[in-house]
Amino acid sequence: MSLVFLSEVDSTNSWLIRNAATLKDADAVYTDNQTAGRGRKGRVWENQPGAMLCLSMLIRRPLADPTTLPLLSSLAAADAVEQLCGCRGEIKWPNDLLLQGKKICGILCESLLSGADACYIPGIGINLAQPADFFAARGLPHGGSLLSLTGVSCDLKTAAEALYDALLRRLDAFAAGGFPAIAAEYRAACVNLGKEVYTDTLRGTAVAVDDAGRLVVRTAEGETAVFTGEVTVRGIY
Ligand code: BT5
Repeated sequence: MSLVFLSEVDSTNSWLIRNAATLKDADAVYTDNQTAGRGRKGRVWENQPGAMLCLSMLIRRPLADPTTLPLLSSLAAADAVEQLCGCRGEIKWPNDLLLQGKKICGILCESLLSGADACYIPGIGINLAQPADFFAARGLPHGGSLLSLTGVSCDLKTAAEALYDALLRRLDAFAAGGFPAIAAEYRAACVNLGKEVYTDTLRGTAVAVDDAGRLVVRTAEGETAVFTGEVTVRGIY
C-alpha cells in the first residue's frame, strides 16, 4: 500500500478509476490542485491550488456494507481534522464534516465493479487554507477552511498522512463489521440528531441513525428511514 502525491490532477477519484488495474488495496493518491474535482450527483468540488487536500484511496477487499463507506470516511476525516487542529468537527448526515457550522470537508465514494472484483473509492476533500473570500466568490456561504475557522495552518503532507492513517486505522473493523462497527462514534459526531431536517419529500425531526446507517426521521405520520445518497438532508446550516 502506498500514498502518492500528484502535483496536479483532474480528480483524484478519476485518477484511481483510470489506474485501478495496476493498483493494490489501500493505494492512495493526493493533491492540492484538483482541476475538475467532483461532488455527488454531478456537482463540482471547488478548487484553490495549494489550499486544499484532495485524497482518494482504492479499497480492493470485500466490505460487509459498502453503502456506508461515506459514513466511515467522514469519521476518518473527523479523526484527521482533530489530529491536525484539535477540533473534532461534526458530521452532517451522511458525510459532510462541519466545523463551527461550516462545511470543511466533502466526500464522494464511488465503486468499480468488474466481474467478481469489486473496488471502492472513498474520495475526501478537506479545505485547509482558503480564505473567507474564496467561499464568498464562489457562492459558498456554508463553506470554510481549517485556517479560516481555527487559525491553524496545516502542511499538505502532514494532513494527507493524518487522513490516510485514519482511514487505514478504521478499515479492518469496518470491512468486517460494516456500520455497526463504527455506529456509536458516528452517532456521537452526527449533528442532525434531535434537530429538524427536511428533504424534498418529508420534514421532521432526525431521531436516530439506524444500524444500516440510515437517518431515521420522525414526522406526524410516523418514522421513516432515509437511505444514504437517496436524498439531500437540509436544515442544519
Ligand atoms: C461533496 O459533494 O461534497 C463531495 C466532494 C468530494 C471531493 C473529493 S476531493 C477528492 C475526491 N476527488 C474528487 O473529484 N472528489 C473527491 P456534494 O455533497 O455533492 O457537495 C457539493 C457541494 O458542496 C457543491 O455543490 C457546493 O455547494 C459545495 N462545495 C463545493 N466546493 C466546496 C468546497 N471546496 N468547500 C465547501 N463546499 C463546497
